[in-house]
Amino acid sequence: MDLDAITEYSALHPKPSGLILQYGTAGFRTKAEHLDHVMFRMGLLAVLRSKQTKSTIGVMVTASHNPEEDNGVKLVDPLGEMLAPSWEEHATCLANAEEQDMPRVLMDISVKAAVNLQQDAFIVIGRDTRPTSEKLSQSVIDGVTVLEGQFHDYGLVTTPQLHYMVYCRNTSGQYGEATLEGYYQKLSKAFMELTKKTLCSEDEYRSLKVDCANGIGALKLKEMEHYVSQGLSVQLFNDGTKGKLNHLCGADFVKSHQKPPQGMEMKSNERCCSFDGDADRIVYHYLDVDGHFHLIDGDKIATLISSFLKELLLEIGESLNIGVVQTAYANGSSTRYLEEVMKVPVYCTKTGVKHLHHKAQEFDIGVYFEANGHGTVLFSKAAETKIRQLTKELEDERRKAAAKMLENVIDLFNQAAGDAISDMLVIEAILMLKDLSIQQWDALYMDLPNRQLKVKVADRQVISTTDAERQVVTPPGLQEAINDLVKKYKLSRAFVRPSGTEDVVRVYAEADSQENADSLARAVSLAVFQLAGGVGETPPGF
Ligand code: 16G
Ligand code: MG
Repeated sequence: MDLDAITEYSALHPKPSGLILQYGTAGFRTKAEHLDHVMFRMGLLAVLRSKQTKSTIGVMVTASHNPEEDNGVKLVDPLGEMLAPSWEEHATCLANAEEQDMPRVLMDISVKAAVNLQQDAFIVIGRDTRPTSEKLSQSVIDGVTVLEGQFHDYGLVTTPQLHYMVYCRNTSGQYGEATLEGYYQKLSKAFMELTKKTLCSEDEYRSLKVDCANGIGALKLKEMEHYVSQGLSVQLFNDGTKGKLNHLCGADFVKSHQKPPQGMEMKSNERCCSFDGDADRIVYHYLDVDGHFHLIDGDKIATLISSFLKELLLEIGESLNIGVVQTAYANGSSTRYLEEVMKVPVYCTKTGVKHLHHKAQEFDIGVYFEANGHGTVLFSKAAETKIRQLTKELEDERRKAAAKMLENVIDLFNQAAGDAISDMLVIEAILMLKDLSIQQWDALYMDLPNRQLKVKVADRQVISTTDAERQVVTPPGLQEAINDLVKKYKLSRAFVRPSGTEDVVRVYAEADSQENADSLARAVSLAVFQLAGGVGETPPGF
């Protein structure tokens, strides 16, 4: 390591002194103007990680659904997964080292992680459409270059596309070709094969309106459009030509406000969906004939997909196990429906894709979705091999066709990460194959009314939780207070947890009516405020 060169280049990306940031569930995320040094240093860190794993590592510059002024960065590990936890700690140390200490901290990491500095390094870089992303990704490249890493800059790509590139490169092309063309071809081929039998039927289901959050999803869907146009026509809204990124639109807005996005014409009963700013989240929605808005969130997406997969498995008669992974935010009705009607086992993990992903790997087929629309389906290597073998060997036509469909589903899901484009194509294929309208899908079960609130406290870390964030451990007395409040309502449930991305405590409540869910959420917020050191005004509504 040329420490003099590192010191010299680092001075061009100086750290504002005293600034402390944490590598959280979604990497580093804050105002873009505070991130230049972090980008440079993540370029350095990516090189060390690449040398240590002897693999290609990804660096994605994005702040997903955050406002346009923010930005962020996350590293992608060799098989397209999130960065390993011990390296999240290294990332935090490196980002927070004061200027003069930085080279030493970098050396310490390479010693601690037993990095062979002689090893070659290869980094792939991607960025979203934020005005600050191009310059920040250049700072990543500066970091990579000063440590003599090789790199390929993919420029504007969705977060899942960058995960895909990393996965392809580390599996010597077996998973697919590491180009955008390769990505579009792989997905569209699987989609067209899966839906080919339905192509001559009604075309009522073939057009879909997509709210692209004024983000990268719009550019990439435009590129992909003609690959799938025979099976699906997408009409893009909030494509970034006018509006601001994530402003009053996109999956996060639609889910948290339970309202249609602005900038999208919605006629009654038309199928619509919303991506988030980096296209790794998707939710569906529609207006009914009375003009009421209906949200179809990650829970209902998981239900649709897992019921489809379960039917295919029954058809081929193989005992591959299937499990659904959710978080505490999953609507109680969805969990009940999955367990009691569909009879699939359901598991709950902490919030954050990496936790769900990890749990889903325990099954032959692991379906995971957060209610907010992050999710995918993972097939174990053994399940994949078995299914591919069955498509070749089965003689019975029906069984063979079912196996073939499962094979298409494997190819359609981006196994490296939840991907709004993949998810959209799978959902569209299932709706076509099962001849389901969006209303019929929505009617699988009725969501319990729910409410989310935020409470500001002096130090949100005073709240610790257990049981996948469903129970509070500290501060003492808070869980008992929540239990007492929950008892006052029917079909009720509530939990609180410190946010991993904002300086607030999040409160979730559900109950038999919207009024009751609101009132429970407010009462729980007040308990948090009183027992966990609330600051500022008492939560509203009292
Ligand atoms: C991040 C997570 C998301 C989670 C959210 C929770 C990833 C890629 N993203 O955006 O899965 O739902 O954080 O935010 O893991 P919160 O901790 O502020 O509630
Ligand atoms: Mg996102």
